[in-house]
Amino acid sequence: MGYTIAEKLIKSHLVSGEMIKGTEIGLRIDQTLTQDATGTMAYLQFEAMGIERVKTELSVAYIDHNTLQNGFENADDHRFIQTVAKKRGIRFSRPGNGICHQVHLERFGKPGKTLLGSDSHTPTGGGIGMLAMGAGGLDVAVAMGGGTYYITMPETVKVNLIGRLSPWVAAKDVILKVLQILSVKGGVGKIIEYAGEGVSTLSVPERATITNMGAELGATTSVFPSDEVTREFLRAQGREDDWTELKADDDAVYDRVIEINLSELKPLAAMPHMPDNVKSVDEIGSIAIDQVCIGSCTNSSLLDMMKVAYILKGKKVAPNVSLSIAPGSKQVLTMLAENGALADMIDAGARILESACGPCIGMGQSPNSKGISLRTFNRNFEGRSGTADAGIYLVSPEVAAVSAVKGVLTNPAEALGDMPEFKLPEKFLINDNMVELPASPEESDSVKVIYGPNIKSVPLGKALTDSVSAKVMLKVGDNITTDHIMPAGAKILPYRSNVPYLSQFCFKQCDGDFAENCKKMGGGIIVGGQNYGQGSSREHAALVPLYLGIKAVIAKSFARLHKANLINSGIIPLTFKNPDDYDKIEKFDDVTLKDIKSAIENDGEIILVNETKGEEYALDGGFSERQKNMLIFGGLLNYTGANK
Ligand code: MIC
Ligand code: SF4
Repeated sequence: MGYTIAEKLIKSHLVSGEMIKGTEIGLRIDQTLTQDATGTMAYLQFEAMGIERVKTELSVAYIDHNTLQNGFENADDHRFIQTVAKKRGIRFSRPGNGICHQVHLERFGKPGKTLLGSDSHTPTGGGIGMLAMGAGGLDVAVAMGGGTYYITMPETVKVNLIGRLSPWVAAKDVILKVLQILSVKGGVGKIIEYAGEGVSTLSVPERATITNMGAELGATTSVFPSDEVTREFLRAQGREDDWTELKADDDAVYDRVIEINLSELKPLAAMPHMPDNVKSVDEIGSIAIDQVCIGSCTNSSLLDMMKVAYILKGKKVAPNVSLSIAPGSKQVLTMLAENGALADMIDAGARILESACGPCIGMGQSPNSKGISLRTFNRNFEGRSGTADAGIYLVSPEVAAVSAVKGVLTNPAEALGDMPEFKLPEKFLINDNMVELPASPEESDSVKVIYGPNIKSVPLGKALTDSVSAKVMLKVGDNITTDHIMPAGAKILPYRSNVPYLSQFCFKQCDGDFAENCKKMGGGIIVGGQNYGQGSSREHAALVPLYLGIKAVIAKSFARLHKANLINSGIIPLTFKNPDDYDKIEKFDDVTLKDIKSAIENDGEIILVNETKGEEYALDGGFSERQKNMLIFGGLLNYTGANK
């Protein structure tokens, strides 16, 4: 039996376990990346491990999220990351150099390699044939130290692409279509692999848009073959030597096959407030809009920007619209400046932002009250834009640009007529002067790591007690995102290295009193619905509840990344055996996880006793030996400390 691409990548990096679906496997990690919003934690944890120098082939620390410096905090964090990077053998991508995933694709990604990033959109690297996965900062710190990364051996879904995209229909529409078919939880436990004759019609940046937003499916990752198109892209980046071919065997077996005819796709949009709430632009109709934001790690490549500039050239942004554009990297921005496209954007009235995440993570450009904003981003969760009652639509750059000019949601295929051929350059402009190299091992002793006053210590879990008695502090519904658990945005992100301060914002949108109640009552447990913890990799969504005394989360199901972060922190993630029991529990019920320690240790029955209602519910754990140890010792740091 032949192998899928995903299986080949796993096989060549397997260090523990067997490739049996649903069981835990350990992978060797070749490259890591961090960004600044999760990076401070990752490096604090790396420092706590006492490892002199990273052991990966390549590790890069990017600064792209917290670039608004309206106080000392972000600048201090950047300095901290810069000094750790210099000392520990990590390249440092300075603020201004661009969004981690865009820059990594351009300058560092290599087909056939594994990449672990402390950001959920790390699968962008799948566009160039990497096994690229998002993880919590602690897992990335372990991988930087040469440690194994563990996942559940995934199933593989093949997305067979046939035909070719029609003019003004984009890669974004492909992934929106996949989201419409599979939903935000359809990818959990799966790798999405793209195949078929349509693959060769898509450039690497287009493929990367698709794998990037595979994160919204909850997938472990997504991957494209590495073919002649990949080779051409690497050649244009002056890195042809990094190319290797990667394709599935003819007799590879997939768990599910989906077919998408690219020729039949129409411009689509994800409507508020979920990335899988997808309809065609025509179905939604020409609704009035207030804002358009173009950029983010999903859609900020040179190709995207050239299309936007073409649409804007000689036009004016409609008076009712504010248009912002953030090119994804210094390479993209410089090339736009040199070829005149930037002038076309500025002339049309676009507000040019620095090459960073910006509005995607709520760092500025929050829409007006009840504002309708079209964004080329990947997430439209309620409140993420910084305006609680805004409605965010996720669209392609083509839809975004033409709508900005028209002032209403517009189908570019109808409004624009013929499309010229947009081609990637034969040679990108290469200048890595904003990537600082680390000190040599001999020099690194003299590099001092600078900690600012905003950096507080990482909360640690406690060893598990025989039974856990607690109150239900919160009950939430399905698809709770990590943005609900630990919101981001310009006002909160500067405190990512200050968990005590952050804690006041935990679950703010779901229950304004949650943090206060936890502080008064000493914490407790959380009850959740399906797909609890979807979205980002931020381990703060586990560390902050840990700080507030949360001991377990009982849900109908969990998102992969968040579940791993909970276990790393020593918070027990459990699922209902009978999902109807979810309805029987209420906020502030007194509950006990009876003999939980021995149940976890011995794979025994896990029972939740609801003392208030006089009922018992059966729960599932399903932990690997490694996970059991982490839960018993109170988290990964305690466990590795105990085993030193
Ligand atoms: C996001 O898009 O939500 C982020 C900000 O990039 C996160 C990381 C974070 O929370 O810092 C992600 O996707 O992992
Ligand atoms: Fe940055 Fe947005 Fe991409 Fe997250 S999704 S890495 S915030 S651009």
